[in-house]
Amino acid sequence: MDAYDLITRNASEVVTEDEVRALADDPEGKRAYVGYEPSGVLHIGHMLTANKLIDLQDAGFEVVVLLADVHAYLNGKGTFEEIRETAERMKEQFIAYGLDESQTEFVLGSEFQLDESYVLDLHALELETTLSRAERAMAEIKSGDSVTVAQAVYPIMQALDIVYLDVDLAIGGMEQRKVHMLARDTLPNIGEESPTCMHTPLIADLATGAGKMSSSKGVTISMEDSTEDIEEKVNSAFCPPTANPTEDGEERENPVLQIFEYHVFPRFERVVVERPDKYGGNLDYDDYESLEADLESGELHPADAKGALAGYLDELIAPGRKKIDA
Ligand code: IYR
Repeated sequence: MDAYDLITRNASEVVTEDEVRALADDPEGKRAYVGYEPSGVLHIGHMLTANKLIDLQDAGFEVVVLLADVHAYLNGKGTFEEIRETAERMKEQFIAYGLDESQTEFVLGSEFQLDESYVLDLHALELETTLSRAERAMAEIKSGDSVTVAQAVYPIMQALDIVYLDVDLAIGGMEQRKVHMLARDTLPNIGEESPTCMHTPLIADLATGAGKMSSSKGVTISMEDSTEDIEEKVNSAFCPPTANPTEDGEERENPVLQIFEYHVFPRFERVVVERPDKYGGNLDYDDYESLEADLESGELHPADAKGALAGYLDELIAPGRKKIDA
């Protein structure tokens, strides 16, 4: 796979393709980052952007993980003490998950976001941003029902992080796209470059395939799940024999296939679905598309696909789970 294909595989949106191509042509010394609010335990959403960071490391990028403690505080996720404790645990879980410690720079937001120059640039960017734009950028990120002043400052700081961390590429799930668009539009007004961004897909709710999987409601998979928890959640997941089912006129996704596509195939060279000989014996896949085609044709039964998925997810989560136990 060439560098551009590796960098952009499984991305939902690349802004812009030309800009990412230029980075892929000369990845030496290029920096990419994802920021995470330290709250709760590492879950499958964090793991999806982490997979992209691993792709970027493999393509030769330097990778920065921002543990956004100030952002978590502004979004009402707890006291600084609680948030920093969570940040420390998250860092260890990311490393257990597979982010090479020697190649990954972990930065706490408060290490630079309270500096005088940052705060003054923040105010300059506040002058360039309407309240309604900031509010719109937070639609899929804010916690709670109303938008606080703190949450309006949040996306402006996120834009400025791109400048202060000196990154060439900002990565986030699709829920971050409006913050990144705000950054692209407003940073040039304070004399900074418009950043290049890439967004990863959101996995649908495991139980229904509708909406997106979220740790605050519905069923998600986290590093705290036991092998049995994972089996139980995956076995009861929505998995019709098609990737884009429609039910009662409502668009749905097949979360079992999504997890194979975005979590399993990027991390395992081949995927074996074990079956007793009397049901046709094992199936062996080296790409996602052939597994999807077999599910669609009926060659692969959803129950067998789920059994294999639970096993691979357990393998991905096991090292981080050991960290939590320790
Ligand atoms: N908005 C992210 C957290 C975050 C991301 C970046 I990229 C930053 O520069 C700062 C914060 C979230 O929703 O978790």
